[in-house]
Parts: sequence; C-alpha cells; structure tokens
Amino acid sequence: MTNTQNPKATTPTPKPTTPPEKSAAAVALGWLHTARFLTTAPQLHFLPELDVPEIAFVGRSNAGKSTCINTLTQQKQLAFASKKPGRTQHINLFSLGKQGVTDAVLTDLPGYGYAAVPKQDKIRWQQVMANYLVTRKNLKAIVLMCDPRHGMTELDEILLDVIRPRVAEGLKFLVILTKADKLTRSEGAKVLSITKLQAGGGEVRLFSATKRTGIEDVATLLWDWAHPDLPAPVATAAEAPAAQ
Ligand SMILES: Nc1nc2c(ncn2[C@@H]2O[C@H](COP(=O)(O)OP(=O)(O)OP(=O)(O)O)[C@@H](O)[C@H]2O)c(=O)[nH]1
Ligand SMILES: [Mg+2]
Repeated sequence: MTNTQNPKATTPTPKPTTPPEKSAAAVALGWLHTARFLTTAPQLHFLPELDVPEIAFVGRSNAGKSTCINTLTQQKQLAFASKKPGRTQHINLFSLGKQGVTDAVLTDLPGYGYAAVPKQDKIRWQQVMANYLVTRKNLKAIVLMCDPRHGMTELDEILLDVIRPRVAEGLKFLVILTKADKLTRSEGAKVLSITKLQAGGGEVRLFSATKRTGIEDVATLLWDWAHPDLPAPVATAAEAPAAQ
C-alpha cells in the first residue's frame, strides 16, 4: 500500500551537490600534489631557462615560504623548512604537472632580512633577488610571504617597488599572510584589510599551515594563474583528491 500521508517516505532526499568552487580547489590541489624536485641553483645564472609558467615564493627569512610549499604540495620535506632562519640557501625549483609532464614550476627562494647574515651577503642577495624578479622571462606570479605579526616590512616594500612595473604588465601577485593561527579572528581581519591597501592591487590571503586555513583558496589562485587559457576546472571523481 502506498503512503499518501507521509510524502517524505516515498520522495527520495536530493543528494547534496558539490559546489563548483570545491571542484576547482580539488583539481588545483591534485595538480599541486604532483610537485617533484626539479633542480637547485646557488645563483641565478645556474637556473635552467624554462618556458612553462614559474611561480616564485619570496619573503623574509622564517616567514614560512618552504612550509607553505610543503603544505600546498602535501609533501613533508619537498622544501627545507626549519625553525632556524636562513634555512633555504639555494634557489630550489619544483615541477608541477600530471603524468610527469611539467606545465608549471614553483620556486622557493632564500629569505631576506635575517639579522645574522653579514651586510655584504645581504646586499648581494638583495641584488640577486631583484635581478631574478626583474629578468626571469617565464615568471608568471610572485607569492610574497609575510608574517602578519610584523606586517609588511621595509624590505617587503622595496621588493614591491622592484616588481611594480612587471605587475603593471600583467605579472600576478599574491601576499600570503602566514601563521594566521597566531592571530585572533579580529586581528586577522584587520591585518587583511591593511595589507590589501598596501598590496598595490595584488591579491591577499590569510594562511596557516598548522590550522590548514587558506590552502584551497591559494591553490585555486595558483592553478588559475598557471593555466590562463583553460576554463575553470571541473574535477572528475578520479582526479579529485580526498577532502582535506
Ligand atoms: N604556527 C605556525 N608556524 C609556521 C607556519 N608556517 C611556518 N611556520 C614555522 O615557521 C618557521 C619557518 O618556516 P620556514 O618554512 O622554514 O620559513 P622560510 O620562509 O622558508 O625561511 P627561510 O628558508 O629562512 O627563508 C618554522 O619553524 C615553521 O614551522 C604556520 O602557518 N603556523
Ligand atoms: Mg625556506
């Protein structure tokens, strides 16, 4: 006998649909998880010339660049992270792309502003970095890592000045406010709005490797920048990584 009193008993509950942003994030993360070591170079002129989009992580020493790369790529020690500032001393390149085909590169650069580094070495490194940011042909995007408890420092501002002409020509620019787990919600909101004013039209995101916040958002942004000619991704069941 059919139940006419209780329509719920016969009407199947609609299955929840995955929101499109979730699919885009899943594809972006799946892509980032393919990261593998490409090469390391002590100086700029040892870097191989590449024709795939390159995304560089820059920022003060100890800001969390290497940790961010490890978190996005879901690998424990792809980039060397350490409590001791100045851990990254070489320019390290990591390939991204499915089926072993490199379609983009992430670059982990040594940090600047570490007090214990001799002045001459600091100046030399600032020049190397400025040279990289200005001349690297395939550089598509810069990710500036910033500890929000210190805000943008003088050296970060100098870096912004160096890249401004390239940003005007279309270079993508993202400020990641790291270690957001150290901030209260209202401190986070405040530093986000201040940094947006300072970022000269660039994107700004809060991020925490320990609390795992901001990962999907940053991943999607990087995927979009590395694949400007592709439509927004739609994950297939086979491609989507397990929910984080
Ligand atoms: N609480 C917290 N600590 C973090 C986070 N990200 C990085 N750290 C810590 O910050 C320290 C520095 O991290 P790294 O990733 O080595 O920093 P880096 O910018 O690569 O430093 P250099 O290689 O010296 O330029 C380490 O002790 C990390 O564990 C985060 O999101 N939250
Ligand atoms: Mg590092």
